Amino acid sequence: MKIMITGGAGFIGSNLVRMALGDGHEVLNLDALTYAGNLGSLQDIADHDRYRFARVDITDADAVENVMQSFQPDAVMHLAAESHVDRSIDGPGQFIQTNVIGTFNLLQSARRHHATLDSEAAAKFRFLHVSTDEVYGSLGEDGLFTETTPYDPHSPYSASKASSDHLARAWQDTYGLPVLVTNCSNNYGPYQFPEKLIPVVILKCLRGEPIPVYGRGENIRDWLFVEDHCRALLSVVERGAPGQTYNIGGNNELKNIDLVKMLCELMDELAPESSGPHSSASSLITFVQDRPGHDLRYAIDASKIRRELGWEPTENVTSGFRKTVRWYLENESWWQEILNGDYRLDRLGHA
Ligand code: NAD
Ligand code: TDX
Repeated sequence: MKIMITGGAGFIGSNLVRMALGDGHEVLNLDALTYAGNLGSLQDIADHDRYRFARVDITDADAVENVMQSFQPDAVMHLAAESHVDRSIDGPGQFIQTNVIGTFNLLQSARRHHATLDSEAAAKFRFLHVSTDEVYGSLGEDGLFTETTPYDPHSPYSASKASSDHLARAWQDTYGLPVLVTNCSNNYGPYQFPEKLIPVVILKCLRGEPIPVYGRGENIRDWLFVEDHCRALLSVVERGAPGQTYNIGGNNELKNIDLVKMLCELMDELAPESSGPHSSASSLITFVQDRPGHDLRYAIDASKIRRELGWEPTENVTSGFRKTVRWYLENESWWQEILNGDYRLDRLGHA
């Protein structure tokens, strides 16, 4: 397949580009390279003969249209987004621009492109909109999010994602664009930008700095290894039924404070020199002011995608956290370039 992946220079996108190429697909990565985009995450495949990169901002409708027309994709996998909840609280405007207007531009371009295809190609075309479990709001102590859980977003980020999910479904219902929507739980793994909880903890440990835990660390998230998510996304684009939604989750619920302690133990084992011979990394844990509107608990019922597409996660947190910590230990230059800002220079040395 010829797949246009938006946001392919981000955390999930870069893992997805690599996996799609490995599966034999042709990939066009469309990405604006915001602070979260990093071509250094794709250095190993940059010269692959089935890979191309286009620096395009999805809020620019004409630029999106040009790439859509020149690439002529069989499928669009739309991941480009502003993705960090704390940033959405500090500055919601860009979240509306990228997540809502940008998704609208892509849907419009995909719709025009779809209309030019012959009937066989049009029937096979797919637009996969990648979204989050945060659109469902917060769970109490019991229950799981299913595909029919009503939307109840609380942060500017989740409200903007909810809005884009509704747009995507409306383009299926109104214009017959073959749209699929996935709602996934918290991802972790290689190439995650060090603003999200897991890389924050690992890098704070390595630098001997306080590990900020919001509130009392009682909030619960359901953690999924990023490559399991990418495998699910490729299954959905290849075999999912247009018009359907699939929830994707790791069945790995953890309280934040328990997660942080698990990571600290791993750091004590795998990088003991960072916290000194006699102290544990857990001594760095520092409770800080809570996030406003902080959702208590997310947990996914992923039985539909398991039943219909045969997808299941391969990693649990024990194996996945170990892989992730090892990756950050072995790829110091990747995160050092982010910490010192050099990752914003492109590979030709321009800012
Ligand atoms: P990320 O922040 O790491 O990457 C986002 C990418 O999108 C970056 O490469 C950035 O340059 C690009 N981008 C941002 N604005 C753009 C614009 N206007 N035009 C073009 N490109 C732009 O995000 P991520 O964690 O990889 O998440 C990818 C997608 O998956 C998002 O849609 C997010 O909502 C969704 N999601 C993420 C998680 C998670 O735990 N990370 C969970 C569920 C769903
Ligand atoms: O320093 C921190 N301390 C802390 O206690 C950070 C960065 C986070 N937290 C808490 C807040 C959350 O309860 O940890 C939990 C996870 O926080 P994030 O890593 O910011 O993720 P979250 O807000 O749950 O959202 C993530 O998962 C769903 C992604 O950022 C979203 O893009 C995705 O949709």
